[in-house]
Amino acid sequence: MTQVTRNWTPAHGEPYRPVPYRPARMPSAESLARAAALRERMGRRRTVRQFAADPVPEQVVKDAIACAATAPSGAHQQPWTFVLVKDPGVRRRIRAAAEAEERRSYQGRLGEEWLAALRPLGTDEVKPHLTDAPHLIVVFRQRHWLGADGSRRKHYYVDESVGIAVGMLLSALHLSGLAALVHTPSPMGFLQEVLKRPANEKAFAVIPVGYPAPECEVPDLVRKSLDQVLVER
Ligand code: IYR
Repeated sequence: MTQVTRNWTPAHGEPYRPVPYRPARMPSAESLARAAALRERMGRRRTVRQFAADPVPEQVVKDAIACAATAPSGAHQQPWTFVLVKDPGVRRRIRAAAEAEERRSYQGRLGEEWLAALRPLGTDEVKPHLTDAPHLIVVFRQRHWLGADGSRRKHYYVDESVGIAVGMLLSALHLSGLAALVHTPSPMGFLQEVLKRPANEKAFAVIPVGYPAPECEVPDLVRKSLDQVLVER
């Protein structure tokens, strides 16, 4: 199962050069068994806001990021950057800035309808996981490609592409035994500055990663059943 990795370079304007793709066909009995097992396992994923202090091997997180980076994207432009924040000082600054924004949000900026929607989740402006979870990933969306000489190329379907990649990241983390939280502090402009990202990048989500704390609690949520989300016609 060797995969050849080549370094990516922009392919804008290059001709179509197809190569054969002949993956081995999985027998349908195996597909059925795997799909059922995966459905059961994915159903156990929960968003976690209280993380254990126990360390998590960094390679697990890096492999999950590599999985996320296999996501399909508009024109295969892969418009994402994943920042694994390691510096505790930077994490403290992110937490302070995020909590300052969230305080304004929870103290009225969100409005009564939004606050009511959040009430069953039990969230508030205190975000200890930003400093205390063993890992912190900040995902950036690249609004356009930026060449070393400052030249630009438009990126297409950036939010859809990065959203798919984040979904794959969450799945990879969960299937590797880790818990995560998608946090979208708003506004997020400070992240570009604190993490020194170039002008073409905007923060998309902040994702603390680790094991649930021994005292971890989650809201008693009910997921829509398949027949509530699937329409067949
Ligand atoms: N960004 C805030 C508020 C928040 C918004 C939604 I929509 C959520 O699903 C959860 C929280 C926060 O992180 O607390």
